[in-house]
Amino acid sequence: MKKSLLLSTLILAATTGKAQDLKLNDLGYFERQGVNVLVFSNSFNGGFNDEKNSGIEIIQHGVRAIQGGAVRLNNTPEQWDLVPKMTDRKVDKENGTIEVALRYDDYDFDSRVVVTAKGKAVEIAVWLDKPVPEKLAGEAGFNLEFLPSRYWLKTFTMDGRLNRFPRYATSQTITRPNSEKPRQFKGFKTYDDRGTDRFVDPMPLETGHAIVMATDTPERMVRISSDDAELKLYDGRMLAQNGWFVLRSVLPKGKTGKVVTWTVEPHAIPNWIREPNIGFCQVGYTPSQPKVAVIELDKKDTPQATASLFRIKDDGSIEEAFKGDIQNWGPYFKYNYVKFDFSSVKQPGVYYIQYGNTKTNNFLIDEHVYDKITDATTDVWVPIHMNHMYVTEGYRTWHGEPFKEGYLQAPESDHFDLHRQGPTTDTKYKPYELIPGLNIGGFFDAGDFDIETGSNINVVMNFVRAWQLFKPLRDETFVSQQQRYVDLHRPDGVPDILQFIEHGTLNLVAQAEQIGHMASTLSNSVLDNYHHLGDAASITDGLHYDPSLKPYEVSADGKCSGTPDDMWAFTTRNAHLDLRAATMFAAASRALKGYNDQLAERALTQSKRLMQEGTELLKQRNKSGGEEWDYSWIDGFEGRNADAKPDKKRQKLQERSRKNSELLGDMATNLQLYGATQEKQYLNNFEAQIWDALELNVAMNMQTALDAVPYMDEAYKQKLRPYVEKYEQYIKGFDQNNPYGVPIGLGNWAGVNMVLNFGIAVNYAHLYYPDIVKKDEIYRVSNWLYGCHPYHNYSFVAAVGAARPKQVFYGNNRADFSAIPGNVAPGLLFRQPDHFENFDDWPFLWGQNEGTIAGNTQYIIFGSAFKNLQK
Ligand SMILES: [Ca+2]
Ligand SMILES: [Ca+2]
Ligand SMILES: [Ca+2]
Repeated sequence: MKKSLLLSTLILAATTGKAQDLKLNDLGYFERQGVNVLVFSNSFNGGFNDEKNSGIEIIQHGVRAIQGGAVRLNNTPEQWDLVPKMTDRKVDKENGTIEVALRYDDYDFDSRVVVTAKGKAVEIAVWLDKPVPEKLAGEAGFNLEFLPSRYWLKTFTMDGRLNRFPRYATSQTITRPNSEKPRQFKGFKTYDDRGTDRFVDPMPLETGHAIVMATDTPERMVRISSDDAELKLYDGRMLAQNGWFVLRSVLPKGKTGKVVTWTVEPHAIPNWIREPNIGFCQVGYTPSQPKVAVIELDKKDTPQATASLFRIKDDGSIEEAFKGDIQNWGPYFKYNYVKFDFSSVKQPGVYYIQYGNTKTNNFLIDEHVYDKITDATTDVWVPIHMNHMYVTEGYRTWHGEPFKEGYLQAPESDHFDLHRQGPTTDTKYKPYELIPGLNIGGFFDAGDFDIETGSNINVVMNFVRAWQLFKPLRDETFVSQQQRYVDLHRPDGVPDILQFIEHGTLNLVAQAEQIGHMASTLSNSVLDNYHHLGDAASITDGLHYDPSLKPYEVSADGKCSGTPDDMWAFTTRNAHLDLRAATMFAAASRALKGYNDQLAERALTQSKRLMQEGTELLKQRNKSGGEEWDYSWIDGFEGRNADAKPDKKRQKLQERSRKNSELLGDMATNLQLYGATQEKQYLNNFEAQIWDALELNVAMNMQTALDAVPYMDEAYKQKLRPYVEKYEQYIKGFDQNNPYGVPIGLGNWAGVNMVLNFGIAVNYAHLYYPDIVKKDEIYRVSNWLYGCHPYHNYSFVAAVGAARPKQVFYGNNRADFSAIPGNVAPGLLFRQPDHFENFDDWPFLWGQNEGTIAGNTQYIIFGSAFKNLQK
């Protein structure tokens, strides 16, 4: 298609008109070329409070390096410090203002923030109708936060005094009585004051009335001044490694009206146009596969007519291997997209893409480029996340053996990681009593060190599935349960995947045996060790907590301490979780047979018991209205038909599906149980439900339908055909939805799971129905994962992606600005109303950088299936 001419005309038309002053645009934010000022397009959600994603945000030259503008109660607010609730937001286009009303319920404290465009700057004003409450006087202030990795080592001036942002936090602090500290989230405390009853408060780096930041870096330069308030600059990293630089003005005591006024002028490079982001597969391409780069362009950029592929030859010389036309795709959120198809190049070699003046790093075209895509995950990431083990690699110890003192029965409590312990324990244990035998097996939950039971069930299921489908015999890990010792890259004669299944099962079986049912989580009891960054073995002191000792005191025999750091088991019974565990135990039992028969037997015993008890419990609770069935598979997201009106036929189908599900149990569970036990009744239960489910939602239920193919006859396969045809339409539909052709999540977690699920389903649809779903479709997800996506073109899989994988992740080594190889980032985080981002210089935003244990084991399935199809 020759679209480039038409496209250039369109783009040129858009560039006319003056772009000098900040204007409030149709999306409800202030804009000038190179600068966006967002005012509570994203509000604080109060969940984990550390997203650094909210309030007044400034996207300067494409990077959201300033955010958090709001009335806050601390010099450098930490995660779990209170955040304001936005109670109102008014966008006044005529007068060019956005006004938000903010409220702290805990202190009955209301304020308003009014942002007004004034030429190239915005005025930010804080208004009070009532004075700051006594308790918060001197504490409440207007704050704005600056991304350390974009400002450190840059120069700044305050009232003309020269300075430089520090690379590492080394400024001064004082301590103050705890009584002066504003309350933290739900009354938790982020810090261990070591019995001093005092908290740490950072001192400002600089104080004055006018600051110019990043005077040496036009992309980041910003000028802020205030006539009516003092500006204080702080380093939030003094309290927490995920803190940002904070500029703040304390609100005056006893005053109402306009109490603080700032003028904020983010510098814009004249006529700035964002450099094109050439999305391509960093791992490379096989000779025969389609090869299409997606190029993300500034909306003011004029697309090139052509792009070229260059080959780096064996002698180091370079030749143009291909030159082709650029094809228009069109706008998607804030940018414009074009594509460059170089599929015709099939000669193995080293290549790079040149588009205009932009060159990519090099990549390979070769038959073997995908051979190693899962190795880092299976050999490095997974074993490092084995809990209750000493894990070592070469000269390096990743962590010692954690939680030697075991787990206590949780008392009734709310929890900072979204768990609850109800008023009863649902066990034979009293609150704070040691539940024996739980400190064994299991996997860390991604960026923290707890055992999320639901995730661990997924992990075991994913490993069992990978084992059944691919029988990977890879042995790169030494695992000794007896020594509680793991050594990476030391084969021990046992396939690693069996050892991982065993390790996950050991913890989950212990839960079922010791507690009687599944714990919702085994997690930290105090917030001040939940955010631990370091060796997992040093989270707790390894000594049993004895409340009769004084805090920090150790008993004479050296076995107990008065430090309340022991982990808790949250044991409120959840029948759904028990049923999921029952399925997993059945599957694990089958996989472990012949390797660890004793554990296989224990798993099967628990499977049968929990299946029976869980079903019975659910029936009882359902009658009493206490516990709901999960119907998401019927009612959930259905791609582009989500808004379709429910018709009569559909309602009938939904009703029948619900009844069947209650009568026969979840269909996917039935299928898994058939796989595990080979008992025909489960297959019948599955078949009684799958067709209605596909009628209702083909996208969500296709994977389950495909999973059944190996167990079913030809008639089933034929009956499934028209649904696979419908699914093929669904796959193709993504080509119209966005330029990358995959489902792109818009939530506050970037949602790689959705992309991986899609990838696995497409793989299997192709495997069983190659005439309907073509092989070319399976590269959508690999392209996305390995670099063909918005914002930048780095591979989302740590250490995978030949030349440029992402470098920082929200792993448990995030304080070192590092990654654990094989981690898969959630990826592109969407910020309202039109911004995607993935920081690769700042690991601490979990929504974009935290790989999870369930997601990474799902990646092993995707990667294995994908590799298989290359053969
Ligand atoms: Ca967790
Ligand atoms: Ca092994
Ligand atoms: Ca302890």
